[in-house]
Amino acid sequence: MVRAFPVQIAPSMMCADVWQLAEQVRQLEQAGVDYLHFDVMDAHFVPNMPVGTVFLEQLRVHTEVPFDVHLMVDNNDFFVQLLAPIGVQSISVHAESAVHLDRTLGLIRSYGIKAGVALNPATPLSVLHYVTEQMDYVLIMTVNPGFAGQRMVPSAYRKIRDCRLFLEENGVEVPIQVDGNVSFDRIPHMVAAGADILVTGTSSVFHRDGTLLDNIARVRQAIAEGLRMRHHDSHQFA
Ligand code: S6P
Ligand code: MG
Repeated sequence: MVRAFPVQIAPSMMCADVWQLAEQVRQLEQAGVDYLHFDVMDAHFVPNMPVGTVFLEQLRVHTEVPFDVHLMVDNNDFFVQLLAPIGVQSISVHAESAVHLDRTLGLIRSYGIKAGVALNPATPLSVLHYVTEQMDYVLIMTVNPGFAGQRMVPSAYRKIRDCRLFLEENGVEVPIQVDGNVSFDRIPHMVAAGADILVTGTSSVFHRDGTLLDNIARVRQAIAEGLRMRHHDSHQFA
């Protein structure tokens, strides 16, 4: 089975400049990003709370860009029910906090929202085995969740590659999202390993050394490099 998703860009809005928010959203729209990624945390599953649901609700009326929500909370179903009326397009929940993961994925889908399974760096891919019919994407955390500006964990490329193989072997055609230190230098390796949706924060789209538009152009160049590497690998090992 050949997985062939376009590589998409999802800027992480907890890295945006609140003072410049409207202007930054306009620039992201102009640059044609695929999603706005929102990190909703409860200060319990992870020790942070950068963005609340009211923030999403207020922003929702000002842009048509799809909203991708990454829940890092203990009570997933509570937040899914808060988010559904806001009009978000995808929600990922952590397998580590979802006691009834299958039921929660079904709840997300019952609202017509895409359901993703997020995995902490130490969580094995095997937790996906019996929810493959219920998930629309996998989110591989390439840092420990909770904060922007961290360094990628050493196992990240290996895990992305293993996830791609797991999905191929099981005939599951869903994209792999990667989140955490998705930097200009790491993007080619992540894409070559199998990443399809890039959550981009302080190490690329919101990098302080460039403008948003320049940074997005650099991200696109890095994606193109990663696709060349992926193509080369697939021929070499065919
Ligand atoms: C972290 C969160 C992420 C970050 C993003 C920041 O828990 O899920 O979405 O906002 O990883 O990007 P960077 O480039 O600063 O690591
Ligand atoms: Mg995130």
